[in-house]
Amino acid sequence: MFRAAERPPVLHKAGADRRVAPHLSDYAATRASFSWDAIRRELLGPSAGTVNIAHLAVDRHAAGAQGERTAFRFLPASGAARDVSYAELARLTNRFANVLAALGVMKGERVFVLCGRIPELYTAVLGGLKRGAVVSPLFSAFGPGPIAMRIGIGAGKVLVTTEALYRRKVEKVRAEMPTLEHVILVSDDGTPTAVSGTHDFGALMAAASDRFNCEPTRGEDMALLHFTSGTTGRPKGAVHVHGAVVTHYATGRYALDLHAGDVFWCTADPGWITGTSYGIVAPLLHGVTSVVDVGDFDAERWYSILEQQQVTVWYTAPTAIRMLMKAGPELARKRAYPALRFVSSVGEPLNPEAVWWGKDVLGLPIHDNWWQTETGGIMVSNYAALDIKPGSMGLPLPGVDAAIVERGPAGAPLRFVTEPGVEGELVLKAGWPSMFRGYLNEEERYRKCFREGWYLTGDLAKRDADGYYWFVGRADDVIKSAGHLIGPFEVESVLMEHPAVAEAGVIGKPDPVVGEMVKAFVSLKKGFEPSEPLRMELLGHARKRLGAAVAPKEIEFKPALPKTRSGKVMRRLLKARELGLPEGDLSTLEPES
Ligand code: 6R9
Repeated sequence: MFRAAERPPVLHKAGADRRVAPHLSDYAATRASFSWDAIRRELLGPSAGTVNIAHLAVDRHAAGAQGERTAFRFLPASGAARDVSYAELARLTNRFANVLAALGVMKGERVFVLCGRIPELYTAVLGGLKRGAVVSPLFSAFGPGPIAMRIGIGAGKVLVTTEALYRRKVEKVRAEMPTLEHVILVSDDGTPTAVSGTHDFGALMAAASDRFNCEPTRGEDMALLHFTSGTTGRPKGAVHVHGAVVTHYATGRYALDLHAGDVFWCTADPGWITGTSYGIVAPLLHGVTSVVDVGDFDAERWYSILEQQQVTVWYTAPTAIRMLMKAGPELARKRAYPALRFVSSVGEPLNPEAVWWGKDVLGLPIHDNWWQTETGGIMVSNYAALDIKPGSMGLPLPGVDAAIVERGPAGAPLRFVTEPGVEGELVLKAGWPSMFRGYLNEEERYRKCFREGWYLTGDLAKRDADGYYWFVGRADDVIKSAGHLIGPFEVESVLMEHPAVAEAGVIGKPDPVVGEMVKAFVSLKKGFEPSEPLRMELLGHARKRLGAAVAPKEIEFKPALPKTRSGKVMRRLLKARELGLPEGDLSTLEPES
């Protein structure tokens, strides 16, 4: 085993696992011959006019021999796994599409889903798409604040949730969501729910037919709404269309190397886009079996899932890998993973050490890839047959043009950086099928993401002489914690709701395991003094409103926060001071008292 300093800069794939020939073995040749139209034709056949994600993912496989293949294997906290075949998934999603139709849900209307990773979540998402509704899955660890905000922005008409989540997070804020006409509750214990103002999921499903003619949506019809956070303002609803499915199909093949017969495990929750694009859509398009674990991270359990479910392709995240590394190699080596063929990771920078850890402990290196809620699918990736440069995000997907630019002042043309190793903003040539089509109701914000036909990602990166991309950092103040994107503004707003708080500034504080940890700086109103009980009260307030996934883990009192002359809290300066880094350009700083 190498020690960090001795690791070579390139991990060669000479001895790579070739039990199954990788889909992409010659990058240059695949890139040269790649065409989105050809992929589209392959997936859609001659009937290219209508495109429905759920039809292509489920119904296409449901008839015939493939129908009996397991689409999802749900692993409950304890007890037996529940297998759902493609044919059964087709029937379940037909039933749910009929449920929505009976409730009067029309094409384009919004269906929100707030559930843990239970079978009903998958039924509701895919059934909603069949109906032609726009589906928005929300993370079940969100608190009432983020839930009501997103359903409000998205004009949710239907919410599918569980009785427990409804009681804890929705009931009290229901009045804040006037568009919400129907709440459908999944029972927590199998007995029908009977909560006033709601429907019982099981009863509606039992009364619905299992036959449904999938809505003949078109490629540009809106399918999914995924919320993402910016530096300022409310969360942004990234609009995705049915035609995005072409990217999911292509990336399932080239980036995740899915083959017929694979057992795939994407550990992301569908409340985040990875869990929808790759936890639901891409594996179904390829007709493979997906493992879904209802539980949260647990090192021992995860190794046992890899072994017992004979997972062949695993898609996870750097935070999880770092937690496995922390749990020690002995735990991993108690088991064997002879079925495992390809491991990849997304969401945050993957440390080179983690790439090598995979090779040492699992026998396979971890393949980093990069994308965003806005890109809808994987855009830059390390491929099964290609050498890895640990620390690099890899090469652009065939069919995707990437570049590094300097934006320059507003209105000035982009300057394309051609020299290798020079830092700039990562941009993508607009037009790949899963590109977001808007931020819901925020045209100006959307327009600002594009210049000269390029999508500006807001990430800083560099490209080396071989064309590999290296992540440098984000150009904004958005926080990535355990792979989840968190907007500092949303956290600050909730802290400011508290009567003691005058100002709040929220930063991501580097953390060896979760990447960044949410830390808040708070100054108090006159008449309030910093104290430990008040600090605990603020932590509790934030956690109750925001939920565990978003709430700050640390709060520090300050007599005043550094602000710009226009009155904006300077998060960058708070962060620089926290980390003892140079304070940078302070020309806009309001003189501090
Ligand atoms: C899929 C997803 C997007 C942001 C992105 C970047 C960070 C994602 C990364 C990565 C370094 C990688 N990010 N993958 N940073 N290396 N391989 O995560 O979407 O939640 O919208 O986050 O995550 O900063 O801009 P999303």
